[in-house]
Amino acid sequence: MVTFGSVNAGKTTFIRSLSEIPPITTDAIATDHVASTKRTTTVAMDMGKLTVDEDLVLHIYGTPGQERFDFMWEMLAEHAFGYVFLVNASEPEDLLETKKIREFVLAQHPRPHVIGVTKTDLTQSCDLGEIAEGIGTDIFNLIPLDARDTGQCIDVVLALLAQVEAAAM
Ligand SMILES: Nc1nc2c(ncn2[C@@H]2O[C@H](COP(=O)(O)OP(=O)(O)O)[C@@H](O)[C@H]2O)c(=O)[nH]1
Ligand SMILES: [Mg+2]
Repeated sequence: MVTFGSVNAGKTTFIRSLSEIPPITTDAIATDHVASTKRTTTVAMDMGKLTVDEDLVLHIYGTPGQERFDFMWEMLAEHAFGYVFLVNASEPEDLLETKKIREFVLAQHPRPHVIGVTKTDLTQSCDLGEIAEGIGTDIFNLIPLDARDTGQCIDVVLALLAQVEAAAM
């Protein structure tokens, strides 16, 4: 399972919340325009592990948000059974970027996926209608979550597993 989305959408946090082993992260001090939003950013990938049941152990990967790392998106997408796209509700400027990331990944390796919406708790956040329109999907495809909350992250994984099951039928 691979998590995609723009910088600061909550991808690394999502994996940290889900993983039962200390996640392996590749955050480095941000040196480009990202430095104005956060101190460190993912440069290669995040890795975690989640045991759903005795027959299903998920390896969860997070990608860097910047487009110049799109070769990592491609590599991780290729072997994934499904994707979680995360979109930051508090950054309207990120909607177009999220739309492009999703289109890029699905064009290369179409897979079952879900779209999680983070940061809806922040006062300046867009509503779900604006987000659906901005990234070019239907509102019922969006799952609001706080990436810091393990229970809410698990609900997103379960929604993805339901999509995977539906696609297999
Ligand atoms: N308020 C709020 N903060 C969040 C939420 N999800 C993630 N964050 C915070 O957003 C920041 C950036 O998250 P990070 O996982 O580094 O984003 P990434 O660039 O996508 O890997 C962290 O400080 C998280 O704690 C949320 O739903 N609400
Ligand atoms: Mg990250």
